[in-house]
Amino acid sequence: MSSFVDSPNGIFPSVCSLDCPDQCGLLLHKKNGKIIKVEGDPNHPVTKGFICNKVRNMTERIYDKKRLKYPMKRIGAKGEGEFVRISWEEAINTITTRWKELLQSDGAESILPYSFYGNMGNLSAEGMDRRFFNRLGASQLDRSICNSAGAAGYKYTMGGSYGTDPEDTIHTKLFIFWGINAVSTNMHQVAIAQQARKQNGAKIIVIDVHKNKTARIADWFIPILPGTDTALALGLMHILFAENMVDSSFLEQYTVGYEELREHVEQYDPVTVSGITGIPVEDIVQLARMYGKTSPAFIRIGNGPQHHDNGGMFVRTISCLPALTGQWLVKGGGAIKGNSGYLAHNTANLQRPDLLKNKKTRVINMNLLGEALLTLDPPVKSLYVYGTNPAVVAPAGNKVRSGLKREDLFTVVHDLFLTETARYADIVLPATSSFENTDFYTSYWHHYIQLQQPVIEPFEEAKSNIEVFRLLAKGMNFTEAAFEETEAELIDQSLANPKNPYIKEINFETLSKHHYLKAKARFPDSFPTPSGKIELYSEKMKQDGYPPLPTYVPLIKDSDHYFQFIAAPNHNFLNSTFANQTKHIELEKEPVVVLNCEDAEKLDVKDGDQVRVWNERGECILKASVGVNVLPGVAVTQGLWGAEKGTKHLVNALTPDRIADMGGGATFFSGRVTVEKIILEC
Ligand SMILES: Nc1nc2c(c(=O)[nH]1)N[C@H]1C(S)=C(S)[C@@H](COP(=O)(O)OP(=O)(O)OC[C@H]3O[C@@H](n4cnc5c(=O)[nH]c(N)nc54)[C@H](O)[C@@H]3O)O[C@H]1N2
Ligand SMILES: Nc1nc2c(c(=O)[nH]1)N[C@H]1C(S)=C(S)[C@@H](COP(=O)(O)OP(=O)(O)OC[C@H]3O[C@@H](n4cnc5c(=O)[nH]c(N)nc54)[C@H](O)[C@@H]3O)O[C@H]1N2
Ligand code: SF4
Ligand SMILES: [Mo]
Repeated sequence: MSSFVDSPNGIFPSVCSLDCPDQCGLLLHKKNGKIIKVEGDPNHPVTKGFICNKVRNMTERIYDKKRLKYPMKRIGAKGEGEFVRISWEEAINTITTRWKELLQSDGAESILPYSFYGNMGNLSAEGMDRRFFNRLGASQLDRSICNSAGAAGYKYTMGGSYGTDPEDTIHTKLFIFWGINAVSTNMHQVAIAQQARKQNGAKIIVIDVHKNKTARIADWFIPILPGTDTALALGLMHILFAENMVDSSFLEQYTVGYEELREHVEQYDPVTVSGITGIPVEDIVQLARMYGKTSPAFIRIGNGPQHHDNGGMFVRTISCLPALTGQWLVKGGGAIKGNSGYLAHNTANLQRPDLLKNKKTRVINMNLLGEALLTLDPPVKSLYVYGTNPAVVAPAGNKVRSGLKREDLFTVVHDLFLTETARYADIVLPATSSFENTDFYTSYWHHYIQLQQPVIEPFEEAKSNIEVFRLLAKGMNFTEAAFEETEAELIDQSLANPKNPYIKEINFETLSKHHYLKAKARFPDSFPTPSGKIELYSEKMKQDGYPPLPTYVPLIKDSDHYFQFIAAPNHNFLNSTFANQTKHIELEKEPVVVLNCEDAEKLDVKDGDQVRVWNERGECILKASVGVNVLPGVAVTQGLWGAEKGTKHLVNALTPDRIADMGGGATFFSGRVTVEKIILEC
């Protein structure tokens, strides 16, 4: 069979590899061996041919002149970005020689892999790399920067990552987008909601600290003070019980602890909750009645509110709501936090933890990268970064960059671009784009597994993560067959998962034929919690040192700075990806900080003024956007801008590296800052 790569012209199936729940089906148009257009696959049952502007402009990125073409070694100071070309042979040899020395002098745990989901392909993001670092016995990375607090909280209530099938939400009559800027971050859920609004008069509610793009299309936007959502959810429960809007037979059959919960939420009366959340009493009551009386009612639980000190408890609490009303059994009712449980593949086959031979290697939380590089004893002596850009995306960014500057740290970065992180590397390796690789993709929102087969030749000398780890394994003289296996073999091993009957018929062959296949998933009758039921009361939480019932815990007030600072993603970048593409930068214009007019007036700041935003961790210079899009005391910025427009836009210079209440999660949004007008001297 000839491959897609061999045909210089045509239209080929593909899938979006970015860290986005929608995981769109794509069609790549090729002419003379080059991709000239990226469009949505109209036959994809969920994404239906619509894709975001970011990826419609993807050719800008994959053929960008700035793309890394060959391996390089550093000749300037760390961070300056001066490199010279070397061969792959020299690169692999330099890395493996240094690592062999470190194995002798400091042991394997002095080496730390640092990666995330810049490419969501399972083989690229957590395949051959895991095999390699297990075999090496390197320090392990706790990959907790994104959704881990929320995932842990959801698990306490529901047992695993199972929610509503988004395709069913076409029947939904009430959509609550809770702490999710879905117009930018889950556009097809919005498309379904808008269709449902047209078809059956569905209502869309947005609960957020910012009147973002999603709030602007809502029927009702409810502004809330940061980190107080748990109190709101408890207030809703109070009213649902008090006004008898709960589904007793569901509670009886499928949950544990509803009697305890009923008593417990008596304290969260609307007046108390209003005082905590900043939401008027009558709005809380109206919201509870709408939620209690509309069916199907669906909550899309966002990632935003779980990036707080109390983020795990937030998700644990919200995910109890559909159980109170019995909405889990209604087609189109329920909630989605994440749906990855339905598509769970065989991670042991893919990642081969057996290669670690039961060694108890230390685990380092990725949110503490700066701390780890600066203070850990025994120290990290080598860092291997791939699929992530920690100099921009990790919290407490100034600490991260100081750590990366350490002269005795041997850093390797594998990426498509000379990212801010790569500028600190000793060796830089060029990565292929996902369109150049074979991989399989499992959405964490819809129920489809998709295959990517290479559509174009590797760019210049770029190599995939899988190939680089094969080369590193050879360089380290690892002889296990695990490092020889082909992508097709890895995919078949991964999809052979007796624990997940939903994906039984999906394998490399069936995927090659159909490109995407839906798991035969359905909402579980029994839940993988200790009791087998939805746990409104959780004994496990008690054992783990948490309140067993959903409980509001205020944010940690880490300083007296006036503003609560929310540095969220933006529309045209994906984390820091695209923050170096001219087209995407032009669309975003420049980084702003959104302030309430009352606050701005007190600070004598006018719309459009440059302001200094600072705290003990660092400072940024941003443009003030003044209005009523945030409550007083809240400052919101959007986008993980790179250093293209100067380092004063690296917003993570300001974010805390405290760890959230659960799952080792990040607390990006729980920091405080002062905002000051910049007085220009003539
Ligand atoms: N365009 C675009 N799409 C993306 C990304 C991107 O950078 N750009 N990133 C991708 C990734 S990795 C992820 S994890 C997802 C994240 O996407 P989302 O799930 O949308 O999460 P965030 O964008 O982090 O935050 C969502 C909202 O939470 C709000 N928020 C912050 N604190 C609170 C709070 O205390 N209460 C409430 N109610 N709201 C709060 C913010 O104002 C923001 O509007 O998006 C993915 N998709
Ligand atoms: N202030 C603030 N900070 C945040 C967040 C926030 O909301 N606010 N969100 C956080 C969240 S939720 C997340 S998920 C993280 C995400 O942060 P990151 O995981 O760092 O995501 P990106 O910035 O998109 O960087 C991904 C990198 O992977 C590279 N890449 C893509 N494909 C491949 C490949 O196949 N191989 C290799 N080797 N490299 C590849 C890309 O070129 C890019 O440089 O950021 C976190 N940081
Ligand atoms: S980033 Fe999200 S919306 Fe855009 S093409 Fe990729 S999966 Fe679709
Ligand atoms: Mo994320």
